[in-house]
Amino acid sequence: MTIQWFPGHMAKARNQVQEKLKLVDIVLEIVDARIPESSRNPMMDEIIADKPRLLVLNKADLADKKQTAAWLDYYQKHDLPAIAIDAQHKSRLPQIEKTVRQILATKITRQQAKGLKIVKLRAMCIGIPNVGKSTVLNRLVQKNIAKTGNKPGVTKNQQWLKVSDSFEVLDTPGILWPKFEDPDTGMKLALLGSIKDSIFHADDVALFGLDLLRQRYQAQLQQTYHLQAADFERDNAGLLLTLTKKNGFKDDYDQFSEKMINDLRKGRFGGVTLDVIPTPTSETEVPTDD
Ligand SMILES: Nc1nc2c(ncn2[C@@H]2O[C@H](COP(=O)(O)OP(=O)(O)OP(=O)(O)O)[C@@H](O)[C@H]2O)c(=O)[nH]1
Ligand SMILES: [Mg+2]
Repeated sequence: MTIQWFPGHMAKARNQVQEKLKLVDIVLEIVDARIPESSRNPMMDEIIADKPRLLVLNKADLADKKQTAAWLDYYQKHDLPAIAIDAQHKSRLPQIEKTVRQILATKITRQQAKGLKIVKLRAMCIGIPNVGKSTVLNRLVQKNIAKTGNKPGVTKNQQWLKVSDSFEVLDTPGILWPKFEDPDTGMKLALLGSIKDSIFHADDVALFGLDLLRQRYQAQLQQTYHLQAADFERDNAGLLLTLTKKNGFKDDYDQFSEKMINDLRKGRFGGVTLDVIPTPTSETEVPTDD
């Protein structure tokens, strides 16, 4: 693909993450609970390497609760500590520091044994754009210090925030990676607003979203847009046109597409999770004779 979504500033931000890594005890990897895997930057595994990590599934208020529970279970089975939170509506997020202290318990005990009264912990918040990193940090410090906004690329520079005398967290700009192995990943990131809207055509993104909603949340789609069962006999493009007309946009499906994308981002279809938990790999399957 020729689309450029890895501009120079993201390469710079990645290098800055690498530089600061040695200063922190733990990485808080913030992802979007609706796409817990698609919103993880695969480039980060190599950079973070063995540094302790806590995966934070943010925007859990917008995700399918059952699916979020299943994803947490999945990560637990893969030995990756993970929690789900809603940074938008919760005034405090005590489970973050609590879990950080659990993960770093051995280190804390070791330092206390050396006579340190206050063990200072430093964390770095990383993630792709618009997953809510700065919002999470503002909740931790109980003040709106970091700039937030409903579009990707709001945070431009790293910034330390002091939660307490013993806990400091670094906010970082969102970082994408240069090439999506699975094209669906790019479409999901566009759909939920982690890639600039101007890079894609709204109707392509809406069609992709419509297809996912039909597969996974048809009842919610039907209810939200007052559709008839017969409307679902049409293919995705046909259904998009039906919806455009029904919603009073005549034949301007671009404008309806933008509305549908916004409806999905705002949770108008109820809690939705668009990533599917991977099925166990063939290694764990019982071998057959043929
Ligand atoms: N519904 C909901 N919205 C959230 C939540 N957390 C953040 N948001 C919203 O998501 C948008 C992005 O939040 P930011 O904190 O700016 O995201 P960021 O990850 O710092 O983004 P960049 O700095 O661009 O990388 C804002 O409109 C927030 O209000 C959440 O848990 N639930
Ligand atoms: Mg930010």
